[in-house]
Amino acid sequence: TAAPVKIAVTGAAGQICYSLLFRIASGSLLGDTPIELRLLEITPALKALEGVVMELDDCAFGNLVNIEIGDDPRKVFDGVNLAMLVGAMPRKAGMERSDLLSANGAIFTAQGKALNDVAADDVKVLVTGNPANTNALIAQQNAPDIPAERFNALTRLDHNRAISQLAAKVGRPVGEITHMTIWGNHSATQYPDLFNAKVGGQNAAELVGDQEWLEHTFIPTVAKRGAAIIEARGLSSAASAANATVEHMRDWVLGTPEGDWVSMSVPSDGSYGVPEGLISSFPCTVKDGKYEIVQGLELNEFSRAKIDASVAELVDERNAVTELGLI
Ligand code: NAX
Repeated sequence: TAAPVKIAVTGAAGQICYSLLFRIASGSLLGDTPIELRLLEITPALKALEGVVMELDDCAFGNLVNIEIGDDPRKVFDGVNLAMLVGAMPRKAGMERSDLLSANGAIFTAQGKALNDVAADDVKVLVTGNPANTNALIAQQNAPDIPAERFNALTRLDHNRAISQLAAKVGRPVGEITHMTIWGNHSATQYPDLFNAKVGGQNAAELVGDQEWLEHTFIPTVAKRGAAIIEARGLSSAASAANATVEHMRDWVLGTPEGDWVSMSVPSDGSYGVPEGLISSFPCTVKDGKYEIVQGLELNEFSRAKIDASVAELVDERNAVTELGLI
């Protein structure tokens, strides 16, 4: 039998992972392929993580061959083929943006270096922990031996939220919505694009025919969905974030459906005027484990301005972490 695929997950005792680990282990990510989970936490959370491991054991998942846990990324990341970086420092009351960036900078410089030194040659790294795009950039810049394109950030949750909101608006099943795109940063400036999206093959913006709704209801609802969930649940989105993390990584490994694309935050090659190297969300297709940014989409003036604003925020974040010496 083949060696199991080694999957690293960080923040493993946290909320998202309480859903994510069970989805991975039950086969939502790689189907019947044997896997080994390698779970990273900070020292004070290791006891809670032991409890999560007990529950994983108690599921008796047939394809879960082994579980390793620890607080040292150089040990936990040893030989990993896939890395899902979920753990991050949450923003606390009174924290400035630069404090948040430095706190996360410390985490993602260390994890980038460890991946660089000990991960498998084929490692793919997906960052969910916020600020996801810039954390991915920090990890990437600290891992010079790993090809730059192997660092992605998660905008699939925003993508799925946009599909769901559009489906509800037009009264059609989510399965009829295709060609959705989130452009830019995973933040309030993100731009969910209905001008290139389709409903049953028909242009979504034309079908909706309501620029007022698109601008003042759809975009803010998608962009502020995280806050609405905190307001309702008292906790941030976890199961849906886990689902999106699985879907992004699954599509990256196994490919996107023929005739459609998904939103992935990937290092820009300069496409659509996004400065090269910024990790920004684009429409992507994947084949044989390699993604490509979909080329040649038309962007109207409205879309152009929205994308430029979100990309400007990513440039600011990159400048801030450069000044902090993190990249
Ligand atoms: P939790 O606070 O429940 O869990 C985070 C876990 O990470 C904690 O157990 C903590 O001990 C651990 N951790 C902290 N530093 C670590 C380190 N250096 N190494 C390993 N583990 C470490 O947060 P949760 O709700 O699970 O969210 C995790 C992250 O996802 C947050 O940054 C959150 O903002 C982000 N999100 C990103 C989303 C996206 O679409 N990109 C959506 C959901 C979520 O808000």
